[in-house]
Amino acid sequence: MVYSSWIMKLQSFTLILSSFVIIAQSDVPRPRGVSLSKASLYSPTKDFTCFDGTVKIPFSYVNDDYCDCFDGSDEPGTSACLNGFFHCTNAGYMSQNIPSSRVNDGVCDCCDGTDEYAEPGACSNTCEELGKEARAEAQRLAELHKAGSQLKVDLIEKGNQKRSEMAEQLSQLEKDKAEAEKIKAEKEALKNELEAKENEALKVYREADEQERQKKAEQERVEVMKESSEYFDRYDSDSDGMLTVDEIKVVNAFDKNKDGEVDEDEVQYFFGENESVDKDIFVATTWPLLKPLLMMEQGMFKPGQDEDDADHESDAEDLTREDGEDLGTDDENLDLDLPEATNDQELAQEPTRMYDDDTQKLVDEATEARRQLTDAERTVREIESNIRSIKENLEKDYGLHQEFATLDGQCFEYDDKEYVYRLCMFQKVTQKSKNGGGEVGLGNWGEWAGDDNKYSVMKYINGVGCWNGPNRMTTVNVHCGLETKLLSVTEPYRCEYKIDLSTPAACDESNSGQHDSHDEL
Ligand code: MAN
Repeated sequence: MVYSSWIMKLQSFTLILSSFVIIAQSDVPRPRGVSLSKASLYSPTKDFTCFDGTVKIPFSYVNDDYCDCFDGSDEPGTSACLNGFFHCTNAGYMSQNIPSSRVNDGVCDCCDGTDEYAEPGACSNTCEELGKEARAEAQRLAELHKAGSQLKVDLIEKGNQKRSEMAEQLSQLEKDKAEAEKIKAEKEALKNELEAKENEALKVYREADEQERQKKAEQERVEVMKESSEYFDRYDSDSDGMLTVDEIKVVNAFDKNKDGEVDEDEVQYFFGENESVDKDIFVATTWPLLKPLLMMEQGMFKPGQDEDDADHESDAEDLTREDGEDLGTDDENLDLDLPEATNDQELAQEPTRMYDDDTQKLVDEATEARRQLTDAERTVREIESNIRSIKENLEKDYGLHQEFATLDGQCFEYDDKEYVYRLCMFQKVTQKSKNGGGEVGLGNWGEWAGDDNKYSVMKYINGVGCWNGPNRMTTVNVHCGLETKLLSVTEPYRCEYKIDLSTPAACDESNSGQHDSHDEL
């Protein structure tokens, strides 16, 4: 009994010893895997409360290789919890939190080797060495930022100058616009005045034209009447003033599909439901259908010559559709659309109107006023377009001190094995194959998108669509460098490009060159 109680005490002492390790590098005692900042949460004289507050356990359960807390906070020094974290102090380099599942997994994760304590000596401590390298790199970066910042001063100065020039240009353009609009209004007023005079003078000519047109129409009507009436008389073989189905059946002209006989469909086409037609109906409805056929027969008719004929064609089409069969071959059907060539020729042949001298003078003056107004309108549009583009540039974010402003529009190229890439700052990114073909757009200027420092990442979006995929886009990582140039271009995912760009504009003298987490260097 005495013996077993002694054993129990020893076991419990061993447990406490394994869960509570004095971290050699610091004076604050804390369980294995716990950072200095969290040491106070693990007090050996109190029960331990899981970080998420859900469970309270005796302190002896901490690091007992059994996962009690849902958040894994009771096992920072063992791999018992899948979601816990092991803190390596890494004195001489930077401290690190690794997933506690990596504790004693045979792989040295921490440079001080503390994650592999089950096999002492398995990991050598490389923190000093790493720290030395990191300090040298930090020093190099600090010097680069310092030298780059000198160059940046110049970029800032030029950037501010560029912006104030743009602002001046804008105010000048606003003045130019007001002036141009005034001129435009004057030209418009002049044009209206001269056009009113021109209209007045042309009235006489228009009226004469109208009379001429009416006269011509009347003549044509009389001619049609005469001609159709003659044909009616010719077909009305018994001269009784009525044209009957029997009378037209013997007339070749009504044989629309030229099959040697006038069949029922053809009779219906010309006569509709009528058994016979008198002269008036013949002139008004039968003749317009018959005339094109007669003209074709006589070689006078080119399909599409007469606008009225278009109606006949639709009649013919209706007939075909209703009957469900074609009356003739394709060639025999009438194509009455007006061919464009004929139209153009007719227009070209139209003689230029001759006016008397006074009228011609007014027409010329009005024409000149119209031309001047068009010019004035163009000038206003051009000024407006310049204003828009300057405003767009003034609205662009060129960095905290305008350090990126002078780079706008500057283009930089990068050659890889297959392509030449070209970045035109704040404009677009393109790719050109060395095997020929045109430029492919990899994105147009979108926005700054860095996380900690907004001005460390540029996004160019909405490039040319990727085959079976999204539009191409490019991310530009902006680094401090003494020269503005492209360091590398890659395509980590299909149609998503990554450019590394160096420029003095991204240098920052206050940057020590150290990474944020190098807190224990
Ligand atoms: C071209 C290039 C490539 C891209 C493919 C996608 O070949 O733009 O960069 O990956 O198209 O089809």
